[in-house]
Amino acid sequence: MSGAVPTEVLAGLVSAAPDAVFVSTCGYLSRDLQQVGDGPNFFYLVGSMGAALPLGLALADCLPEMQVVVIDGDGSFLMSLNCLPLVGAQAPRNLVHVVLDNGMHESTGGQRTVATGRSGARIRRAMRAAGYARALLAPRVTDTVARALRQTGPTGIHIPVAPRTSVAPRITTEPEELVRRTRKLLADSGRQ
Ligand SMILES: Cc1ncc(C[n+]2csc(CCOP(=O)(O)OP(=O)(O)O)c2C)c(N)n1
Repeated sequence: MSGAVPTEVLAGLVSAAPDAVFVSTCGYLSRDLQQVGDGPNFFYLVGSMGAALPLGLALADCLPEMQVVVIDGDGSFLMSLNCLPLVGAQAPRNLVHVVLDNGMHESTGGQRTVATGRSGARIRRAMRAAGYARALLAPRVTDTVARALRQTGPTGIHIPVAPRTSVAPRITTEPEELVRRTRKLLADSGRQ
């Protein structure tokens, strides 16, 4: 599948919403995100495929003053389908769900996913059917995407990406530290 370079997409998202909380799925996407710029507002799901969206939804509820950006691959998106109706029902204004779609489970060897079909339209249709306020298709992080990150959500953004040409190093932050720093975000906002 042709498309954008994953690290360029992630860098674009982080620079468009530097103060947002980023929650990324397991595998290479979290590694790529760590390369782009680690910080206390980044939570990597090390190993927990399908858990980025439910965690992001909970954080969006607990941190209503902050923007929460969930980063999924298309395989991880498939594993989060059960959470989409809850996102639609709770309708968090501050949640953005980004799917970097390479048509495969690249982190585990490139097995093809059934998420998208040729056009990838099913991802956006599922988001809209679940009640997302909008679901955009974007070739890369454009001005439209940067604006969508600030609009009243929940917002879905589907970005076709190309296969990686290199693999980033593993996550260096221990899970306990990821939890500690996220708890601190909650405590600082008066939520824990
Ligand atoms: C429940 C569960 N099943 C399988 C795995 C193994 N696994 C880790 S990453 C991954 C692929 C993720 O694919 P995708 O979200 O499309 O991202 P990509 O690797 O293509 O960037 C798989 C299958 C896991 N960690 N957890």
